[in-house]
Amino acid sequence: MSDEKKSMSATCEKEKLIDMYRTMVRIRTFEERVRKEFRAGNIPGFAHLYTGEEAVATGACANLGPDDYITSTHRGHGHLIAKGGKTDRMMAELYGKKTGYNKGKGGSMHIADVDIGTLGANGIVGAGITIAGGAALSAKLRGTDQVTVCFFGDGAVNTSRFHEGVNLAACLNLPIVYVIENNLYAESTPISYSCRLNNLADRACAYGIPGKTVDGNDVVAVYEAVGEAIARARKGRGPTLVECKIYRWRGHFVGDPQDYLSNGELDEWMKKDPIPRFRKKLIEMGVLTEKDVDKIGREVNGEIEKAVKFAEESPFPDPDETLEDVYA
Ligand SMILES: Cc1ncc(C[n+]2csc(CCOP(=O)(O)OP(=O)(O)O)c2C)c(N)n1
Ligand SMILES: [Mg+2]
Repeated sequence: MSDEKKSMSATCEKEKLIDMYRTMVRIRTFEERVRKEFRAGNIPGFAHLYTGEEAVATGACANLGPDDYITSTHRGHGHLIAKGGKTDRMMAELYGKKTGYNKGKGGSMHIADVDIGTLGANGIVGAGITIAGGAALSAKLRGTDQVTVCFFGDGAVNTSRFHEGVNLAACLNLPIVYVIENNLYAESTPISYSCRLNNLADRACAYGIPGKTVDGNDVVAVYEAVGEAIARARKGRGPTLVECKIYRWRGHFVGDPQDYLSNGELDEWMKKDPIPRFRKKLIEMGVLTEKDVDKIGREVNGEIEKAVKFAEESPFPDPDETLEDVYA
């Protein structure tokens, strides 16, 4: 057995591996359907897709229980699905319908389900970093073992919130795992233009916390790195910075012409697709058969089809409800 496969069987139960595969397929199917419906004019606003980044949210959240927290970003659908969000209520929210997570008044960049510990998608780059600090401080003061996983992009590491938030969390020894989704771009600005480091996890040493860089297309590598950091946080040993190297296949938003990419760049990254890579391993390990894979694909397709129907058939919120739920 290869080292990678040995590591997979040592750290992951069979059910966990199958769950992770299903979650990745669910995110991909959801996102590609959102892309189709957005282009058809059925979804208003903006959509920043997580296609290509599925292994990061999946591997990280596979370590969490329902009581643990996550903070998300403007590219947040994958985070919510991986934390157990319902795809029908998500789709309804994207359609602006009353049955959506925010009663159709938040849309893609504000979806939250506090009941399952997702403290919200967020349109402000880096804003989740300080929200995560608050959630983790509250868990610490209440004496629980809850951990907060804080997702953000490479663009967020150059915001002041990163420095203030990570430094404070390090000083207060807060139970947080910072997960950088380094997809190489912030809008059209390459990370090589805005930062001199090859590995963003190297920033960790400035705060006296551990930092680790992993291949974000390898779901088990993400699961293990974040798992180790979570175990450390639960023991009261403070935050960790985990950088996942990844790529966003569909550009910054649906409709991005991606004319800033170099020739062949996208094709090279698409060859690293995390889903067939994981599927191949699970089949070789005997965890899944081709038949199981087909069944998962069919079930997930059926679920997303139902989610779209639910969204289409749900009513829009009444204009009289506009100011309801504005303050909690
Ligand atoms: C504070 C702030 N500055 C700028 C923007 C505009 N903006 C939206 S997304 C984005 C890029 C974010 O890049 P990154 O953090 O790498 O996330 P990615 O889109 O690559 O997932 C920018 C600059 C914003 N929303 N908030
Ligand atoms: Mg980015």
